[in-house]
Amino acid sequence: MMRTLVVVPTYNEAESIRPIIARIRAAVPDAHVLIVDDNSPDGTGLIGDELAADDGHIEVLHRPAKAGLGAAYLQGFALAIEQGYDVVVEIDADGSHDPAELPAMLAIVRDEAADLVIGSRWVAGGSVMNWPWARRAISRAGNRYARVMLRSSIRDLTAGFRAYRTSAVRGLDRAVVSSQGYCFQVELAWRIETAGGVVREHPIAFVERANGESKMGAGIVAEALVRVTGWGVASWFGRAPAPVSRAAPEL
Ligand SMILES: Nc1nc2c(ncn2[C@@H]2O[C@H](COP(=O)(O)OP(=O)(O)OP(=O)(O)O)[C@@H](O)[C@H]2O)c(=O)[nH]1
Ligand SMILES: [Mg+2]
Repeated sequence: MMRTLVVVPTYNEAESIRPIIARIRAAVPDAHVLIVDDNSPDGTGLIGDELAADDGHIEVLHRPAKAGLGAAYLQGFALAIEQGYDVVVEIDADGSHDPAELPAMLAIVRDEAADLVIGSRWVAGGSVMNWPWARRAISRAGNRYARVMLRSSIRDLTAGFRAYRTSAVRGLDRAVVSSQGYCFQVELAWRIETAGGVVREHPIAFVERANGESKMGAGIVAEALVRVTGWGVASWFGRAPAPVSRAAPEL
């Protein structure tokens, strides 16, 4: 059996936290869940503490202030490595990602020796619900741009629903990973792909959040565009940032 830690980053998700945690626990009862809360003003962290008090499979990591999705995940990954988990999962708290897909995604990690399985909107069988035409077009165009610039074969580089073999994120920390927002997802997938890791995409139906507010704004989109362009151009001149070595020391 693969020991699995599901990391759920939260910032002001008071309405969503209980249902998503219940769905994760039901879908993968053997997995442990780590809520990484950045001191949400709406009390999400306290709700997390209540859930943790009633369930030995749930833990909460309280961070002092909002410091971005990437930083929250990196701290979750570090804990997963420290505690000897084999697999670490990324999932949004807002209900956009269906935990019922997790058994299938974990089976791909195990059976196909995948280092990264992406819950993908943009492969055959994948879809997006409740997105206007324009938002759909922007996501598709952004992914196509990143794929071409980075010469990647991944269709949904920005997806935030993923299962990683813990060994693939070893050595990835703030000293290595430079992106904050969305682009964090692009950077991780691309680093694993260029390091020769096995990346698979599993089709999912993405559902737009029903409650709470988005934390993704124009600044985060701009960060992704600028960075992807920079990495792409650098790699064309043979100056890609060094891919993560499997032997990288654990920091
Ligand atoms: N701990 C922590 N979690 C965050 C931070 N920013 C976003 N999140 C969480 O990361 C997940 C994804 O953020 P969302 O705001 O849903 O971003 P998105 O899915 O790209 O955009 P929408 O679904 O349109 O809102 C959610 O679970 C958020 O609560 C942060 O700074 N710290
Ligand atoms: Mg969301």
